[in-house]
Amino acid sequence: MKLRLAIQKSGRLHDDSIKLLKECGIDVSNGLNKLKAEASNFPIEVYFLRDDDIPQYVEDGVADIGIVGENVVYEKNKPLTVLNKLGFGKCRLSVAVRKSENYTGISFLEGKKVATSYPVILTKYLKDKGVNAEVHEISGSVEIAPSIGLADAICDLVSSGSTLFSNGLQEAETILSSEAVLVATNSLDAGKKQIIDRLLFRIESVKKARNTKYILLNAPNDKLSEIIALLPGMKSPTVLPLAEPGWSSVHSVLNENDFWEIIEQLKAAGAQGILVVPIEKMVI
Ligand code: PRT
Ligand code: ZN
Repeated sequence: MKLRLAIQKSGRLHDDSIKLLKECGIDVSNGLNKLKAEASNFPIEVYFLRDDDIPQYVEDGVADIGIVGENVVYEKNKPLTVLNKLGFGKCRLSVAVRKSENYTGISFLEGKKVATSYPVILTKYLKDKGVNAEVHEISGSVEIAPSIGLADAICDLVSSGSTLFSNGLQEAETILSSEAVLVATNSLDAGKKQIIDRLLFRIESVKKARNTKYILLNAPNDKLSEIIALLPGMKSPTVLPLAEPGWSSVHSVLNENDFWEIIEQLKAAGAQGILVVPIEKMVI
């Protein structure tokens, strides 16, 4: 039995999807000119599709699972289960208005026309906020709608903000924060669930490793307890004697987010020769 996974054929999520599979030890060649590919070393078959079609294919059971942006999942609004957030393809769905506009709040949109490729999410948002605005669906180049007089505002994906900026727009409200997720159909048999569990276990290990660094440092023995107290570690740090008497080598793992702060504290506490090494996988 093989699990069927749908990923984007080409576009912003394609490379990171392939990379994630590779980091999970699953080798599939990329999808250029292909509809599907089989992994040689894991019971999985990968389908290369347009991202917008992935929720439907997964709902219909043509694929069992898929990798797609949360923005597409919520817009398509199919009965799917989100199994895991994957940490790439990050962006936000935002309302933007002309830079010249004095935007004071969502009531600005009352009676106005908003152009978007996300009518489902936007309509729900406006309803929740009690705002009556006209949602005008367009499929591409949403950002030019205000300048050609098609709409008073837009609702579109933003990452760096440079598209809004170069079209004379300002971000006014964030409706949704999005990243790529793994979705599954709600009707999976036990065999497929088992393969998904194996895949999820690998994904978790890869994600944990991404946010974590391995750290090695030298410390004078009389400072050891102070230094160890700064290091969280998986269980507790490893301490090994150095050839030079009175010194030890301390090994531990650090979370990316606290990284610089802890390094500063370690130096202040007397740590020397601090080495920081990436971790490839982390199995807990
Ligand atoms: O061909 P297919 O239908 O599969 O691809 P697509 O063209 O519909 O999608 P694609 O490849 O552009 O995006 C796939 C997914 O990537 C989206 O559904 C999001 O989940 C995610 N993603 C992350 C983004 C962005 N960042 C992003 N910046 N999708 C689109 N954009 C666009 C945005 O629409 C706007 O035009 O980039 C522009 C804004 O970027 P900044 O950096 O200028 O703010
Ligand atoms: Zn698309």
